[in-house]
This record gives sequence, structure tokens and C-alpha cells, in this order.
Amino acid sequence: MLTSLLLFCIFIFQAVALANAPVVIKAEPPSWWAGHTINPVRLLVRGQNLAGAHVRATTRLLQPSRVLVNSAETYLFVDLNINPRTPPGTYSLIIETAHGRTEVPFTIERPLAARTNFQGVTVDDVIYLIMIDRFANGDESNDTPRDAPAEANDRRNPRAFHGGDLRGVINHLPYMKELGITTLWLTPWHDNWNGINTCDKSWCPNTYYHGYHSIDYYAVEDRFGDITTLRELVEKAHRLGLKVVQDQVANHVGSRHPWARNPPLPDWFHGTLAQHDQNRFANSVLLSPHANQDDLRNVLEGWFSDDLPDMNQEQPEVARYEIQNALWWIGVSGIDGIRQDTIQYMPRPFIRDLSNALHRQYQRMWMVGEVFERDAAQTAFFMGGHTGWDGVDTKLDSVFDFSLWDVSLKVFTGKLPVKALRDQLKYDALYPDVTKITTLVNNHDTPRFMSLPGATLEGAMLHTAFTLSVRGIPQLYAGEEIAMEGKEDPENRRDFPGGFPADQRSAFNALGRTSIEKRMFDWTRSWISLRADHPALRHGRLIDLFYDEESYAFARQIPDQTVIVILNRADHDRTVVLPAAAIGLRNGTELQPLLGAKDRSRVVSGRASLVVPAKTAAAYGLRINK
Ligand SMILES: [Ca+2]
Ligand SMILES: [Ca+2]
Ligand SMILES: [Ca+2]
Repeated sequence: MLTSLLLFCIFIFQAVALANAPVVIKAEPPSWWAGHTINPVRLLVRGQNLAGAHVRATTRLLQPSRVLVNSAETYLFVDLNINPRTPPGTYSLIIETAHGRTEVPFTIERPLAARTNFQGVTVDDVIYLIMIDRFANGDESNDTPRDAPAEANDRRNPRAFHGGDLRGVINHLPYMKELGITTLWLTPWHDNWNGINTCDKSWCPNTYYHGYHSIDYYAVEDRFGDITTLRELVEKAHRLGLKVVQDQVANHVGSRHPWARNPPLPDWFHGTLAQHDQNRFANSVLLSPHANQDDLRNVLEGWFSDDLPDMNQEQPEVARYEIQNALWWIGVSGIDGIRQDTIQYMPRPFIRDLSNALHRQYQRMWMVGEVFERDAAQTAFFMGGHTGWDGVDTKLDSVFDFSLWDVSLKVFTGKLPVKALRDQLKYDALYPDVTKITTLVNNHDTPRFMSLPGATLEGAMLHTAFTLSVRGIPQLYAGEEIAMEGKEDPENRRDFPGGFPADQRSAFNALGRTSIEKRMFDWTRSWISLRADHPALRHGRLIDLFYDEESYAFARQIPDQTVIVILNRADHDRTVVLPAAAIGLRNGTELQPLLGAKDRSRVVSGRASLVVPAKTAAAYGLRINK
């Protein structure tokens, strides 16, 4: 009797112990590298019953320390010091409390080759933005995840998933090669919620097909593929000489992220789902030294929308998590750069710390920040290489040139005189090194050129030629090269014709293009090719030669090469007289048409008369008669 009572008590004790035993749902990062510039790495473990947990490793090469458990006992932070001699492989971490123990696998990765990966992006590149869901469906088996309602996958709904994926991008790498671009920027591939939102507003029903509402910073969207497919994509792109840029979103996560209802720390986010500030987007207070703290805090801490919990990078655990996450993606995938979404809504010291951490580990790494402002003073403020009034140099490699983009759209749809291009370019003086800026024809958040009031195909061609010949690193948006139409989001995110199994024709092939698509594609390709063939168009100093209501001419010049570009919006041919001597061209120098013009010219009395046909752009190069 006593024995059975004792056994019963032991059984009860074990059951209680089992019930309160620590449980681990996820550990982030799941892997790291030996000999990394970040050591120790800090793990964030999500689970249950983690109070009082001790952490140890099954190898002495991994040394856990500094354990912190949150008050809900649902998260555990732990530093893991990795001996530089730790061989690649999967090890075990043991998490133990008074009530039990559990094991967490942790992998030491073999580093990818530094020579062929992590290459960075420079003026020698042309970037091509792809919205993964809308480009090409290369794998129909991932179109309908088990937890997704049928209506979440519907090509007739512009806000539903359409089936595009990483395999679709891989399948069309030869198309990008043919176009001549050198770098792919893919919209976020973080895992997003598979469901569909319903409401009585015009934007419902909608899904997170665009990828900007992450529910897992350490997973690939299941509709797009997996980490193996991603790695295959980067490797195949690299083999073709194409680089890959990841779209990262450190400012916020999606409201379906487990953190939203169960944050690792009380100040993990700015506010909660129930109580938070709305961002009023008074963005200029970020630039002004005279802003009051309320306005400033609102832009940094206000939520981008009610379903985008705003991360608190001033909490050191958050900053550390996000910096490690950025480095983890680079390390596991081999990507060459990062496009950082909504970067100005994060504190500038954090942008600096992130940039420094990227460069410390990967010397060539490149990050471009989305500072969506038409005021060059504001974009220049965020560009790295100079210290702002706040004492911070963001060290940010590049920002998008939205001010020049905006002026170019207005010029080539007839709303501003052509000389407005030069008037905007004079503000390049605000940048420490403007050649590092990223110019753009458009992106997935802006209307397609061909859907702007006043748009013509000739205007689109001028806009593209200008973007590909002015200083900076040009970024194209998939579909602009075939003059696709579409107004505001989601109309500017229509499926690329030919990317989807049911499509009747394919604009990926010359034979499938309409005559308009063909003209635009050939034109874009020609200017990319001209840029590739002429280092002056990539590295050259920009010198204004002529500007008036209808035309703008400028030189791009390096010591042994000069290219002259003339943009003519007028509906008649023009002869433009340029001050050739002012850019060092001697009398007798011959100017040969490279693109868009037929007649050659010769420098006489220090001047050159160049003919540029109606409504087009032309480029001239030199033949120096010795
Ligand atoms: Ca698919
Ligand atoms: Ca998903
Ligand atoms: Ca923020």
C-alpha cells in the first residue's frame, strides 16, 4: 500500500514536472558561423516554461552565457560564444529548468565562398526590381499552401497571391541576361501570412502577396519556395554574372507575427496591437534640427499602419536581433546587397550600427535605403559618408534618388521644362559622393510611367535613357522595359506577360512582344549596353553642356573617354551647339553618334554642333584625330 502510494506520488510529481517542463518552439538564429565578426551571437528562443532556465551545450566549443528570460516565461535570450575552431555541423543546446529539460539543435554553417558571394553593388551595375509574386510562376505545387483559403490565390484579384515564386525568377535569368541588367532586387521573401483579410473597404479582400508583413524573419515565404531554392537562385544568378539584392524590412513586422501577441520584451515594439501611435508621416522633422520631441517620436515610433507593429531599435535586444538577422541572410544565401525598406523611420544610430556590422563582416556589402522623399536635402541627410547635425554618419551606402526621378517623370510627361533636370541635379552638391546614389525609373509603389497623365512611349524612352546615362546606379522595375501600364498599387503590380502557365503570349520572348513592347525593350537594352560599353557613362564626371525648355545635353567624362548625351523632348529635330572646348575637346575632334542619332560632327572653333532627332535621346562619343 505504502509502495503504491509512493509510486503514485512519484507519478504525480513526474506528471507535474512534465507539465511544467520547458518547451522550445523556435530558436533564432538557427545557425551561425565560427570566426564571425559577431561572436558571441545572441539567440532568441521562443517557448514555454522557460523561467529559471540554464543553458549548456553538448560541446565545449560553444559557450552559453548571459541568459535572460522574459516575465511571461515565453522567451529566453542567451549569448553563445563560438570557438573559432568549431567545425561545421549541428550541435545541441540543452535548456534545463527545475521541471525538466529540452534540446535545441544549433548549426555551425560552412561559410560560402567570399570571392563569388557578398559582392556589393556599384555604378557598374544596373538593378532590376522584381515583385516575386507577379513575375513568373515556376512551381505550381506551392500555389495553394494547406492553410490558405482558395480565394487567397486568385489572379483575378489584384490583391491576392498570383503564384509567382523563386523558381519563376530562376527560369527567367536568361531574359535578364538578354536585357543586360546585372543585379536583381527581389521584393521581400520573408514568410508572410497565407490567409486573406476581409473588410468592407475597397482594398479588401487582400493578402500579403507583396511580402512586407513578415511573420518570420528566419523563413522563406512558403509560396515562393524555400531556403534551398533561394540558394539555388543566388548561385545560378552568380554563375551568369548577376547579383542579388534582398529586400529587408527592419522597421516593422506583420500583425500576424507571433511577437504581436506575445512580445519577447515589454518594449520590443513601440506600443501594442491595442495601443499605439499612428505614424503621421511628418517626415521632414527627421531632417530638421528644430523638431520637437513629440513630432520626432511620432515618425520614429508611429506604426506605418495598424497591422505593422513598429520595432523598437532603441531596445538593445531588438537592435542586436535585427543586425544578426541581416547578417544571417547574407551568410546563408550569398546575396550581394540589401534594400532596406522604410529606413528613415528607424533611429539614425541604428542605421549606422547596422551598416557598420554589414561592412565589418562583408567588406563589399552594400545597402540602399528607401528614403522616399522628393527633397534632396532629406535623402542626402541619410546618405552615409558625412556627419549630420545630430553627430551621426549613417554609413549608408546608397539612397534612392526620388527627387530626380520625380523631376524626370514631370519633364518627360510635359509638366516641367527639360532644363528642370539640370536644376535638380545642382543639388547633388548636398551629397558627400552623389555617384553612389541609386537612380530609378519607377518602382512597385509608384504608377507605371505609361499610366501617368501626359505619358507617351517617346517620353518613357527619354526617361529611361536619362536614368541609364545620368550619374548613379540605375534601378529599373520589371515591366517598365516593355512599357507596361498600371496606376497606383496594386495596378502597378500586374503580372508580367508570359510568366504564368495560363498566359497566351510571352513578353519574355522577342516573338511574343507587341510592337510597342519591342520598341521599348530594344531601346532599354541599347542604353544598358551603351552604359556597359562606356566606362565614362558609369564613372564619369557629369558636366552640363546645354539646357533650355526642350533639351538638355551633358557630358560624362573620365580622363580618356567622353560621352555626350542629349535629350530632346521637342517634336522636331534640333541642332544643339555645345561648348566643346570647355570639356577639353580640341578643334578637329570628331563626334560620332553612338545611339539615337545619325550625323557625325567635328569640333570647330571650340564648339560642336550636334543634331538630335525629335522626341528622343542621342549619345555621341569621340574619335580624337591625332
Ligand atoms: Ca508558384
Ligand atoms: Ca506564408
Ligand atoms: Ca519605426
